[in-house]
Amino acid sequence: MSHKHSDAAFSRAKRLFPGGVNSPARACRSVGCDPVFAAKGDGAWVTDVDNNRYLDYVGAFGPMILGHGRQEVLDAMRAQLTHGLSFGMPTELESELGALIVEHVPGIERLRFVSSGTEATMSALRLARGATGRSKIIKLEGCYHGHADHLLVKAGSGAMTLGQPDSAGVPGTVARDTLVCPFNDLEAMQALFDAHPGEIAAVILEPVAGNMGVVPPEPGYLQGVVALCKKHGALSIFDEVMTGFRVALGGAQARYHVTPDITTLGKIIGGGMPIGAYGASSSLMATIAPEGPVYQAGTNSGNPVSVAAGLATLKILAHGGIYERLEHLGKALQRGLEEALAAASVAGTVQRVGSMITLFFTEQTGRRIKQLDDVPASAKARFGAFFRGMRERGFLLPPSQYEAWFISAAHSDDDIGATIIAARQALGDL
Ligand code: KE4
Repeated sequence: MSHKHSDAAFSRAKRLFPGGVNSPARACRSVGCDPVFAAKGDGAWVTDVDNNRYLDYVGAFGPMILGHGRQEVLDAMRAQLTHGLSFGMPTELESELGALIVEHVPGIERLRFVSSGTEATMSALRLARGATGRSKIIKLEGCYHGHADHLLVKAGSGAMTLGQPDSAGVPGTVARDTLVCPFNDLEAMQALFDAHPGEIAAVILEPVAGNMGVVPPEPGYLQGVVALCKKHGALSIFDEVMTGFRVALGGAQARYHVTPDITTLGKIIGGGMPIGAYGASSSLMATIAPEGPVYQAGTNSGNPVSVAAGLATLKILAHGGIYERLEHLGKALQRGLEEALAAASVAGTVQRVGSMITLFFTEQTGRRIKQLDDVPASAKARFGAFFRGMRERGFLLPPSQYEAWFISAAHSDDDIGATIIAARQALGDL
């Protein structure tokens, strides 16, 4: 494959943007190559500026559950464009999308739209702190909730100690209020509550982790988190920016039948356009301005074009049949990748929830990944080689071992079959 135009585009972009990208997740540094530049998406396919076509498992990191260029979504956006892009005034369209979210997401009675997942989680934490009058929060190692200061925090030296910044520019005074413990470990979370009685406002987690690769909750884990929060007067926040309308119409909370106090959403609810949302019970949302004392605002919140795209997307998802199809495709891909690992005698494991899937390079065959530390350091280089082998064969994976691959409703059985053949070849070349 020629990447001549992408390479030229990347050289230019590096003169304009840090790392040549507008988000580090696209930089491909952890997979040892330069990014290709997108020119066009259609269905399950993306074409780059060198006219190379790829079967797309990035899906914009989640939003494109229907595939690229879904006609109903474009039609809805086109109709809205003729009425206006943005008003700084409420529109009925926002209420239509809000009502659909309330209808399907168990934990949301009222909500507020924002413009990104980061804004959603940042606002949700401010809501929790405002509602409880407490400052500390618990986040989990390997879960990512956007780039707000208090969420760019890693575990302190001792598990019970206060968080430390995980990025330059995050003051220690901010990081100190973020406690960190491993995913799928209720004892560690209990210990943090015991060490900080009456101080913890909330626990925020991805109910199905997607940002360390796909790591499902162990049986009873989500129920345990919600129960610990209730016991200690803290609020549970399910960050469903990725899992919302992805792993089920009602998100992970519907799939696992566990309802959090607060839910954050993004990605799919915008159908590929910028959006975020956070929601909770009516009474809890009454804490938010202008009804209550917790301030949050945004010029583009509920933007009519984003909302039109999201509404068209959710209407299709609610119509029925999509999640069964995604489960069918996901199961076939998982089985094929597991067989490909075995055929190539490569130690690895494949983890999946619905249409979110990750192939992990482990050091023992079939070892399950329950938390971040279970991913061996050697996985990064092996995944990088696999990523490059797949891309050269026309299959685009998210450029990191620590990401979820996304299957869309536009993927076909033949696409899955072709992916498995390519994976066998790429694994054989490792
Ligand atoms: P955004 O601010 O990127 O819209 O959302 C942040 C966010 C919040 N919560 C979860 C569970 C998320 O997965 C994300 C963003 N996901 C990453 C990819 N895993 C976005 C990719 C990027 O940053 O470019």
